[in-house]
Amino acid sequence: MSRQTRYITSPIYYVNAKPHIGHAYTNILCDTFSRYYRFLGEKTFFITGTDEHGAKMEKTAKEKNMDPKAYADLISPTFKELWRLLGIRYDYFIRTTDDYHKQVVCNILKRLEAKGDIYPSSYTGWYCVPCETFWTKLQLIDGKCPECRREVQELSEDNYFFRLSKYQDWLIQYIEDHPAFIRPDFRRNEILSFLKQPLEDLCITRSKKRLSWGIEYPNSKDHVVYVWFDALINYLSGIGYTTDEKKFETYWPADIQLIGKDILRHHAIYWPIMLKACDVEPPVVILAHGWWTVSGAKMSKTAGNVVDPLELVKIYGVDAFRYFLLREVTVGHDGAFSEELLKERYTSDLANDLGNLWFRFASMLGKYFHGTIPKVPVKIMGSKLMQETFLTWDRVRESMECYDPREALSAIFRVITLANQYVEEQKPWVLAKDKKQNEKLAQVLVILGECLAHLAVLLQSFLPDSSKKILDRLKITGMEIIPHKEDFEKRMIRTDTGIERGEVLFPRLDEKKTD
Ligand code: ME8
Repeated sequence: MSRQTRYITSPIYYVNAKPHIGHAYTNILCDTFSRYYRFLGEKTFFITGTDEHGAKMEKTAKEKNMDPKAYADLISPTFKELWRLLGIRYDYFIRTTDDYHKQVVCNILKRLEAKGDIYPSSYTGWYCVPCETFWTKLQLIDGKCPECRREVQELSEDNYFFRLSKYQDWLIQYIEDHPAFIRPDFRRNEILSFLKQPLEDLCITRSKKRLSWGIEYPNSKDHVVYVWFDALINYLSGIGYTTDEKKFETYWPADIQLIGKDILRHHAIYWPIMLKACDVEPPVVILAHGWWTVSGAKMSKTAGNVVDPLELVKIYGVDAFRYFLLREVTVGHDGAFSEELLKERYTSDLANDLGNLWFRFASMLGKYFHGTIPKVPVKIMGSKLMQETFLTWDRVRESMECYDPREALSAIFRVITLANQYVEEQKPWVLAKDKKQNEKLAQVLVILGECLAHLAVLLQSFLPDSSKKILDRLKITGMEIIPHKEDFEKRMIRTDTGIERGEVLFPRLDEKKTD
């Protein structure tokens, strides 16, 4: 059943380092889904932001000799800037240091305390003094700190705990009753098998003696809230939970909560339980994508193998970067990043297939019809190419319903290949030599133009810049929202105004400026 509104969330990113292609990937996926839903005419709210509290952040700021808030103020805008450069159209950017967010966290804590779902108790863990971090026994490596490998000491402190265990049976039942709740399926199975062991209650505070950078716990001046408990609540505070009920009711439950597989347990266990305890419905889908790896290792600052999205965008352009990430892997699987593969995709799919198709069409129209679509009777649906083009609308819809933008793109690019084959078969340059074939030549170009218009409309969610360029050159407007297939089953291409050939869409890499 189609809903009128959509709510899409990305994780909120830590501000202890600059964004890399892993972060870019998550937000490109969110943006693609958001654009697609908007295209279907659905009121869509896509929220992203930065996660600014916690030990990592405090430590990084200290190393830089900065106050943590001042450091967050410095790094948070670098995420916004990246989203701008990548054409990410989010609706709201949340920062967990914003006052209203802190207020919502406190509102929730008070509510859960009143319900008896939070209780004080003693927390025992293994503490690494240089890293200023508590670890559980399971996290230790050979009994030492997993981060710096130094000795740890067993420490106990008074803290507050959230009763995860109380809701374990409910969660198992919920996941079993809602097969689409955790996607892909293998992640759902992973969570169900994890839930076979008893869940421990979650320690949701940290003593200020060790960590002061966090939201102060409402009932105690000696504690701050555990960063994950604070961060997850952004999905509610960002749409007005307990502060703007009307807005909250408009958008909740979230339709897609996109995350990387590294934060699956937080989202598939803590999060639905927190919601249940607040009597709030779980999201429709937690969609966990895989990791981008470089030479077999997860890309991360610690591994020192970070790929900077801005460098790639400078060389290949935004659409090529988006295309590569969306096309190379199916959501859920890991992807091995290599610039060589990106170059290959750029050259074969974008420059040789899509770019060339546009160039051939626009050049032939210029040469044979002075750049204006000729007025000729054409049976659009009589052509196999257009039949395939129309079917592609359904293929894209089906793929997006299965959270598979890769398959959607591959359906669109199949038509691009067919359109290039159509040019080869029809040989307009041969038709042009024979005056008697003029009508046929005109029909071939109308069909090609029509096909390109459809391709551009279909590509809007994936390659927004190139799609806009093609539509602008064809002088086609008003294609931003198409709720029903029937709405576009009419000719798009215009015969009353000329088209512009424009610059090459995807210049050969050896001709591109790289500065
Ligand atoms: O975990 N490949 O923030 P974070 C693919 N603040 N995606 C990657 C990636 C990689 N190599 N590296 C990072 C946090 N990501 C918390 C989240 S949410 C309430 C709090 C992406 O800055 C992926 O989406 O470490 C992953 O889940 C997220 O960045 C982690 O970002």
